[in-house]
Amino acid sequence: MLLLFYHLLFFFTLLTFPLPSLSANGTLLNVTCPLNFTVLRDLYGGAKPSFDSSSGCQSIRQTLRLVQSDYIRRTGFFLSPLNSSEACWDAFQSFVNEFEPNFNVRSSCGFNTSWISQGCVNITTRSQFEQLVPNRVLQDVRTNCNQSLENNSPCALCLTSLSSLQASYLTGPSIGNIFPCTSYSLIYAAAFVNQYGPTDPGTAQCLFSLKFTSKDSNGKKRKIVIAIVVIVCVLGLFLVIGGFWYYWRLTKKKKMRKRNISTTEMASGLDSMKGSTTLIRYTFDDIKKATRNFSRDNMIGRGGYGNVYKGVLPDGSEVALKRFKNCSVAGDASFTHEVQVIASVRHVNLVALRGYCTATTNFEGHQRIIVCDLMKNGSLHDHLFGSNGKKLSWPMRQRIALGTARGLAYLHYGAQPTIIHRDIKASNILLDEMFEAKVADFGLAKFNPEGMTHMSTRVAGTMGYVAPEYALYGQLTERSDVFSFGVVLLELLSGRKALQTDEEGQPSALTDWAWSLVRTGRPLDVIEDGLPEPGSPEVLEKYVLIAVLCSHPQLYARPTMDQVVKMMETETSVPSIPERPIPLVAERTDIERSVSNCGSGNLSSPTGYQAYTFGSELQSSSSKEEGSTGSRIVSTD
Ligand SMILES: *[C@@H]1O[C@H](CO)[C@@H](O)[C@H](O)[C@H]1NC(C)=O
Ligand SMILES: *[C@@H]1O[C@H](CO)[C@@H](O)[C@H](O)[C@H]1NC(C)=O
Ligand SMILES: *[C@@H]1O[C@H](CO)[C@@H](O)[C@H](O)[C@H]1NC(C)=O
Ligand SMILES: *[C@@H]1O[C@H](CO)[C@@H](O)[C@H](O)[C@H]1NC(C)=O
Ligand SMILES: *[C@@H]1O[C@H](CO)[C@@H](O)[C@H](O)[C@H]1NC(C)=O
Ligand SMILES: *[C@@H]1O[C@H](CO)[C@@H](O)[C@H](O)[C@H]1NC(C)=O
Ligand SMILES: CC(=O)N[C@H]1CO[C@H](CO)[C@@H](O)[C@@H]1O
Repeated sequence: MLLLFYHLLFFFTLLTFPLPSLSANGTLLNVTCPLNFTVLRDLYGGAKPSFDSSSGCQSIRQTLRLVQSDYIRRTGFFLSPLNSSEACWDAFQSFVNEFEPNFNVRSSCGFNTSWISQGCVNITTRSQFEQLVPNRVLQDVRTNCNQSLENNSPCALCLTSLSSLQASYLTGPSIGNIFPCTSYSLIYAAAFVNQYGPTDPGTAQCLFSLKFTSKDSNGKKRKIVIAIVVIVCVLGLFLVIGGFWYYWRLTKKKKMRKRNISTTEMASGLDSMKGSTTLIRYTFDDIKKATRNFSRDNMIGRGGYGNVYKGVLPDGSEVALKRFKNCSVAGDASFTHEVQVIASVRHVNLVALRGYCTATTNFEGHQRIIVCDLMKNGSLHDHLFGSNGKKLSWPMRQRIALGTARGLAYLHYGAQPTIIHRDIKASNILLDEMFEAKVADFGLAKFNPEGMTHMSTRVAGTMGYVAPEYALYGQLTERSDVFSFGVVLLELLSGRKALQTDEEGQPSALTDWAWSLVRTGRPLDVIEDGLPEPGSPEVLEKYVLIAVLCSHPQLYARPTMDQVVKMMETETSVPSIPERPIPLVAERTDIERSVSNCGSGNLSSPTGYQAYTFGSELQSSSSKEEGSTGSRIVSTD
């Protein structure tokens, strides 16, 4: 009877009050969740947040950070007390279930119960955060983030100052992946710097990548009507302006032909965006001046898309200019849009875009050029495989690996919108004067004139870096970037190129070579001979295992980039590496081994989570050991 009463009470509280949690022995504890999920309800209004897909767990994390930001604003504490974590999950779960009835947050996303109350180990209060970060840096954040963050440009400025704060001061250890130290800058900025607070839709979109639609459901219909009227008016206006513009262009073209003027800037409707971002649109004359008319001496690189030049702007700053070849006027609108988006993505480990130029010239055809910061120390490729003598030391390589991983993790999980790089390779990892790694060329793969086809025609160029599922089926996910990152990491560790040809002229992939060494228990043999200042063997081995895991041919086996960053930054161990499928050109022993595995049902598992564990029992696997090899294949999950 009493039990029934408790059950009724349980359901009643679930509907009306924050949920108290039950202690292990069944007595009611008066612990309520101090987080206020009502702020979300207000933000989302009638709209349905998407918590379902694979990106759902990321938006769950972002949502919790927003709620946490509201919490610290009220209390001064970053995290709710540990004893309330069960109650907080329950409250959040019931919020989520209003939109996704069958979605269990903790089990679907692999969150530990305590993680909602745990995060950055060394920071718990607002004042601790403010003591850790120098006032000068906080002041910079206040200048950039205390404004409406609704538009790309102020948002990019704010994120830039926050990311430099993250990289320098929030590098401590953290528990769980919901509130890592790096997220504290965003939580803090939303709570105490931005005057509109975390519940402002613009702030939420910029700092937490959460999109909210209008919440006023009564006014919705009226808004739709107004929107339609506005659209019709604008369309009409555009038609009129477009007509005039077309006419003007025609007459101008005629005049141009008569006078034989060498260049004209193409006026485009997107010019109006020029004022709203920090991105500069250069004229073709500026560019010619900066590169001394594309002088050969200024050329610093060439690729499938075109050439790269070094240049000096009128203000004296040195820049790199990438000139795309075979462009047409037709793609300019999407190019300009894409460039605007890329320019808004800023991070210490990403090459910053300064500006661009589109123009039509009489002699050289249509031009598209982007202008980036010049990286003094060239590319990782130059340093690993170039002829300029000195080998990079291990501490430098470690820093480059971590910087690259951070840059990519930011593209995948921090940038808004998410960007898949598609073309990560050693020549796209640039190094600034401090040898800090900067990922270049993100967001631009789609403008390569040859698109995907260049991989089949010029296999040696980038084939060694491309994930198999992307090369074979065009299946593009963040994990294809992880694969390419794994290959770059292997190059960094071994000093060997992604693709090599053996004595018989057969191409062999670095990933296969590294895997065969790791499989036979010799991971340290991957490391380049004579590596200056090598670290401890444990750390070197860890990096080798991370690289082999990242470059695993099956995408489910690869970690995400933020897991990679975590493994590199902390003591987190590398998970065991799942066995590979039979390679296309299999050795006899591989086939025999897999046949013996099929007998025990291992290789036919749909998920293929058969792990090869690495340990002391792992010695050389000679071809006569099929029996024992089979027993070393261990299921992890
Ligand atoms: C139940 O647990 C609480 C603390 O969690 C304790 O104070 C109480 O005495 C326990 N009650 C019983 C009946 O064991
Ligand atoms: C729990 O809280 C309710 C009201 O919030 C209060 O009436 C009740 O006395 C509390 N119980 C205990 C054991 O503290
Ligand atoms: C939670 O937030 C809503 C809206 O911001 C506010 O009306 C309400 O009072 C808050 N509740 C608590 C317990 O702070
Ligand atoms: C929960 O923890 C907080 C702080 O750690 C403490 O103040 C509070 O008394 C605890 N509540 C219960 C019911 O144990
Ligand atoms: C929490 O996660 C760790 C691994 O990160 C795991 O070892 C531990 O068992 C988990 N704890 C709970 C209570 O689930
Ligand atoms: C942000 O700007 C508002 C209005 O200009 C001002 O009142 C507030 O003090 C500023 N906040 C910070 C943290 O500088
Ligand atoms: C910089 C700093 O304060 N680091 C500390 C973070 O917390 C761990 C464990 O709580 C300490 O060992 C570090 O010294």
